[in-house]
Amino acid sequence: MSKINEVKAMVEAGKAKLVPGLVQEALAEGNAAKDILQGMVDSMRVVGDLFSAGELFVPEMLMAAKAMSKGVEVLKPLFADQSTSSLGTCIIGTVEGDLHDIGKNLVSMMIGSAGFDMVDLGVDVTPAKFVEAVKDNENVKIVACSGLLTTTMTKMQETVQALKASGVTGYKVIVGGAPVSAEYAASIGADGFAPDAGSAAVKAVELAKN
Ligand code: B1M
Repeated sequence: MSKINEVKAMVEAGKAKLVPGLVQEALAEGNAAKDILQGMVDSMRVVGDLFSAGELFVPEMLMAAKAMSKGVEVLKPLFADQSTSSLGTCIIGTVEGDLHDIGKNLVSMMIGSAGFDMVDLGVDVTPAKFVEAVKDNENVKIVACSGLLTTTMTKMQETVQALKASGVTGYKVIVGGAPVSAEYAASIGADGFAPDAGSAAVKAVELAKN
C-alpha cells in the first residue's frame, strides 16, 4: 500500500496518533503535500458517506476529524506564506450553530499562505462576533465564512446582512462550505464564493486587489 493510502486508511479509522508519522513518511517517499492533503480530504468524504449510511456514528466522525487535524499540522509549515508584504487582514470563522472546522482551517491555511494576516474566530461564530472583528482589527480586506450544515445556512445569510449593515466598509465577504453554491452566495449578497480551500485563496487575492 502506498503511504498516501496508509494515511487515508488511518484517517478513516480515526488513528490520530499514527497519522502524523505516516504523513511524514509519505512526504519522505516524495509525495507532494497537496496530494497527501487531498487524500485526507477524500477520506473525510468516505467517513461522511459511512455516517449517512448509518455505518458509523458521531464519535467515529470525531476521531477521524482529530486524525486529519493531526495530519494537517504536519503539512501546515509546507503551506506557510513566503512573502514579506501583507495583502491585509482576513477574518475567518465557521458560522453560528456549526462546529465543523477542518474545512475552515484548510481555507485559513491557504488564504494565509497567499499573504493575508489571518484572524481566526473559530467555530459557532455569531453575526455579532464577525461584525466586532471587522471593527476591532486593522486593514480588514476579507471576511471568510464557512458553513457545513444546511440547517445553519440561514446564519450565513444573517452574517452577510449584519456585516453589510455594520457601516464598516473596505472589505469583501466570501462564503463556502459543502452546502454552499455560487448561486446561494450571490443570493445572500456575498461578494464571492469558492468551492475549496485553494480557490478560496485565489478568490481572496482577486477580491482584495479590486
Ligand atoms: Co458532521 N456533518 N455533523 N461532524 N460531518 C457533515 C457535514 C455531514 C455532511 C455528514 C453526513 O450526513 N453525510 C452532515 C451535514 C448534513 C447537512 O447539513 N447537509 C453532518 C451532520 C449531520 C452533523 C451533525 C448534525 C451530526 C449529529 O450530531 N447528529 C453534527 C452537527 C454538529 C454541529 O456542527 N452543530 C456533526 C458533527 C460532526 C463532528 C463534530 C463529529 C465532526 C466535525 C469535527 C470538526 O470539524 N472538528 C463532523 C465531521 C467530521 C463531518 C464530516 C464527516 C467531514 C467534514 C470535514 O471535515 N470534511 C462531514 C461529511 C462530509 O463533509 N462529507 C460531516 C473535510 C473538509 C476538508 O471538507 O469541511 O467540506 P469541508 O471543507 C471543504 C469545502 O467545503 C470548502 O473547502 C474545504 C476543502 O477544500 N470550504 C470552503 C469549507 N469552508 C469554506 C469556506 C470558503 C470556501 C470554501 O470560503 C470562506
